Amino acid sequence: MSTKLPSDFVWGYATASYQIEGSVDVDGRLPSIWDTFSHREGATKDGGNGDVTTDSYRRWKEDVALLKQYGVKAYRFSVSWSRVIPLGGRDDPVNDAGIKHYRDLVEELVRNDITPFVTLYHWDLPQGLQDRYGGWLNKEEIVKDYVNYARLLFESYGDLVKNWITHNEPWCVSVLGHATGVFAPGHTGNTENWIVGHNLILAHAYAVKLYREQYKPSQGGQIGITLDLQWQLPWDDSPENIEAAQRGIDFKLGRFADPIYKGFYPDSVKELIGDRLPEFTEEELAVVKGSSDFFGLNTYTTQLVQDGGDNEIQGNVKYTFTRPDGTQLGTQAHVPWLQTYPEGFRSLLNYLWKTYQLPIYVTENGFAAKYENTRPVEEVVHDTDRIEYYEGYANALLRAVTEDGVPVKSYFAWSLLDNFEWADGYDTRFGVTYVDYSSQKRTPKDSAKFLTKWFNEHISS
Ligand code: PNW
Repeated sequence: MSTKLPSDFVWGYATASYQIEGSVDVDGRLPSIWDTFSHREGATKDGGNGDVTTDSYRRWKEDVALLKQYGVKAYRFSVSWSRVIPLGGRDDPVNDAGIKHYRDLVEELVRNDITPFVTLYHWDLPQGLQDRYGGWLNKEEIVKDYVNYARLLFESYGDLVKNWITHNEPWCVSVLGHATGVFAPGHTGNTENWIVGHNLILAHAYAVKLYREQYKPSQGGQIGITLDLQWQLPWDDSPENIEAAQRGIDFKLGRFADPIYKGFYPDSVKELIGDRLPEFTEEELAVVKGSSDFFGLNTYTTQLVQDGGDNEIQGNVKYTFTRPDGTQLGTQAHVPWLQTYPEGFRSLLNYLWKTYQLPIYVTENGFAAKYENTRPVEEVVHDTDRIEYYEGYANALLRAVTEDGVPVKSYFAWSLLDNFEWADGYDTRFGVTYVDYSSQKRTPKDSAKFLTKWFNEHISS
């Protein structure tokens, strides 16, 4: 067996519109829920918002040049719904300037032999839809408006874009947006989350149905969803903790993956959530089941799982990075939720292949090294902790493919640039490229060079 990744393996970087674009009131764009939310007092750690961020709405050519310099095969970005249909709805006007922007970007990528992977929804819902009918809470309206938005993108870019991702991490939209309230629109409680998750699945599924029926036959691309999961490792080998780890998977991933790939919600979720969990009609289920051409995965770390606690939203499990012997799982990142643990990545890839039997596209994976926000750029560019992370994760992926036979098709590192890290604002930097936010100067970190070299050496020619 080969010790390299196959020649058609795709690697590159991922970004998201609200995190990099800035120019929020330019060329007809109207606010998204993230504009509103990030401007709210106390919503982000440092008071930051996406008004300017890395200025990529204007500097996109420079960004493509950087991708070219790094030698990537693909680039994953998301479209800002508020640029192309500023008010968001199916009867609202389309904004030609917004359409042109992404058309220019896609053409520039293709000219440079960089394959575009386009995410339709990376969390920046038009504020107009939130105001008009409650956004993701309103099934009848949001599914139609999302499908209309999807149609516009397939029409506008489908001749050149062959890889579509409907949603990025619906768990974050549901739980962080509508239960813990740390993400836009900032709602709290334990009811909305289940409705929103359900409606996200339906919007995804009806957009996929549209693509398969009306665009795929002539355009020939593929479409799927990206879910997020940190590998769930039982804290010890007690039966309760082994069971808790599976419940952790069900509540984070299975609640989306099982309906989409198998046609039903996990039993553990149904049992605990009861009638707060909406049901699909027969007709809906026929559309939902099988509605993803591949398994899109974002993953960053591994969590040690213990049974217990009363956090229903995560299935009554508890999380820690401290092993029974008191040691830490891995190298601590700048953010508390992330430690380096490559073995977990390999386990996760094997689990997904065994469970869902579809090719896996890793659409995000990355690391935020400590204190990059305050240390001088000359130091930050030598990002040894990030290199250790990428080396471990890339090799874990390589082993999953070459030794375990898991069909992993892509690897997108998060992220091309330091950028607006949601509720963390600019306190956390995930980029392989340092961004000086006053001059907008981009400086490659050592990790960028590392990844270029690693993939050049490990993809068959
Ligand atoms: C992903 N967690 O979000 C997103 O897709 C990116 O937009 C984001 O910048 C990146 O990861 C880094 O955070 C996550 O709490 C949000 O475990 C939350 C978590 C993980 C990833």
